[in-house]
Amino acid sequence: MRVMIVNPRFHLPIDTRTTPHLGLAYLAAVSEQRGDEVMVFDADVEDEPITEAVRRFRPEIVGITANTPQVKSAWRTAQAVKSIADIPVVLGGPHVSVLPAESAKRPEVDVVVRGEGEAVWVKLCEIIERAQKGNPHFAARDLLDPQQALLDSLLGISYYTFDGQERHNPDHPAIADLDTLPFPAYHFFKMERYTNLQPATDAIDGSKSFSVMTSRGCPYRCTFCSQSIMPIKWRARSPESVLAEWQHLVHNLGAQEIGVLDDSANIQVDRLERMADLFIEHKVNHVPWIFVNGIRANLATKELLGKLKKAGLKRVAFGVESGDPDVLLSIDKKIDHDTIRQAFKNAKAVNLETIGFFIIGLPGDTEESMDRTIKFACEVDPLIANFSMMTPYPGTKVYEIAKRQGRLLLEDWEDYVFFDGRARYELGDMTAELVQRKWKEAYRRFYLRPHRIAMTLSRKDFWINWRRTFKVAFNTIFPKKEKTELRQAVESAQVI
Ligand code: B12
Ligand code: SF4
Repeated sequence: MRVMIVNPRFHLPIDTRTTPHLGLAYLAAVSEQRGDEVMVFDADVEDEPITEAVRRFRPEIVGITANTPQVKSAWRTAQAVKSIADIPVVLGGPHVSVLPAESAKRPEVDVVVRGEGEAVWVKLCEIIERAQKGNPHFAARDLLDPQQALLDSLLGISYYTFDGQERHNPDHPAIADLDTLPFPAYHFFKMERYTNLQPATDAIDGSKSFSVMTSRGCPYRCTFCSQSIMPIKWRARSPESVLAEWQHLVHNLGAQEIGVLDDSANIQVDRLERMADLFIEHKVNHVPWIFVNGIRANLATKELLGKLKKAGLKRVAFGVESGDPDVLLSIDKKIDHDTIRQAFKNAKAVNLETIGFFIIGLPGDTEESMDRTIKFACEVDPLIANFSMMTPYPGTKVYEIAKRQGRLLLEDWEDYVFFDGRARYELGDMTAELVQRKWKEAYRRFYLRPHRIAMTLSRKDFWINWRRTFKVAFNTIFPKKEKTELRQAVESAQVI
């Protein structure tokens, strides 16, 4: 069967790198394993409109991914596909998992897959293949025919029958053994067209830097985080499976750097220790790697970090979020400042570079509490401090608080990005003006300290990337395009 897997185009308000989509690489891999003919259409790097690709490839199913800012582009892409033929169009990804009905009810969307996608995608393809065999005139409309009941027993999907009944089948169980998944199928991507293969590491642009997920899910439920996409149950791959993928990336694909994207990589300390041992034993520890997302500070002992460092770990990140004890308690992070302080000390003691993630404008934040966040950032002094403007994503507690008790300043899903220095909501005395001022102040106070300037200038990475760093910093603080102007440009873009 011919399957097409699509990343719809989305322009962020600042210049970002293009990078292959790991979730789609997994879907492509399971389709290939099923024996399908696969085409990945990543609108970020294509130079033809999707309509052309659909005419040429004649897919029998089209799967489109959508996070929140991308979802309107996903709908436009679905419309473009349907303008060619009545091909089954399936949406998946973080946004539609949280708000499935919104997309499922649209005429250009047939099915929404909620949560982890591989198993459901494979079963959906099997259903379509079977239906095609019994009906040479099969079209997407048959899927939604309540008489044929093709989708009745497929878990993890939402759809509207064509006579208008809303259906949300129960959730599909999470994949119990992640080792059964094939490795992400990068060979379906136009790898040479990406500006960076891994979004969050700072190696030289164009260097080969891949992403790996060694575990999925997160047992925590911080109030600001869209974790609702993945099952709450944390599951990990075996160290042997991770090693095998690592070797594949290093030896076959020439990886020069690896970013580990796990939400909570260090839940099981002995697993990471074994992984480290294997990397050393199999001599892949010369390739530097980075924890791109925060690891749990309470489990980041000096012993563990020291061992990981020997296994090639170059940089570790911690989600600090707030420097204010009451705000930190209120976001259910289940961590305290002393534990975070110790984690940074442990990392520095074994010579790891550090990243700290901080949020400006959490519910309950005041001028004073945001000051505490900035001071705490300066105190723990990571190599990279990332201050995010709180953006309330649907499905999170902060979204509910902002909607019920505050004032959302977002008009459109395409505004759900946090690169452009605009406050996304107001709550009580926390005005947009205050949050925007503190956000800029945070960057200024953190990075313009004399020892930081000296340190930045002494780093090789800085000189390699200085043009881009200045451009991103400038555009972040002074976004050049008004969002409406940007949106119009996106909507009229030829390649969707
Ligand atoms: C790496 C990453 C990035 C990278 C690369 C994104 C990419 N293109 O893959 C970068 C840094 C560019 C990035 C940017 C942003 N990101 Co991001 N990112 C992640 C992160 C950490 C890992 C993504 C990943 O690879 N996951 C692993 C794969 C296996 O999962 P997946 O991609 O979700 O795909 C699975 C399912 O969703 C589903 N699925 C997905 N698509 C489809 C399609 C079909 C047809 C089917 C059937 C199934 C399906 O099946 C897949 C396999 O199981 C996630 C957190 C997370 N744990 O997922 C956040 C996350 C996806 N990002 C998030 C956000 C908010 C953003 C930004 C909007 C932030 C911003 N700066 O403004 C931008 C948007 C950029 C853009 N152009 O779209 C949120 C999304 C929330 C939401 N409601 O949309 C997440 C969930 C983080 C969080 N916890 O809040 N991100
Ligand atoms: S912020 Fe981190 S620890 Fe908290 S829910 Fe999200 S992924 Fe889990």
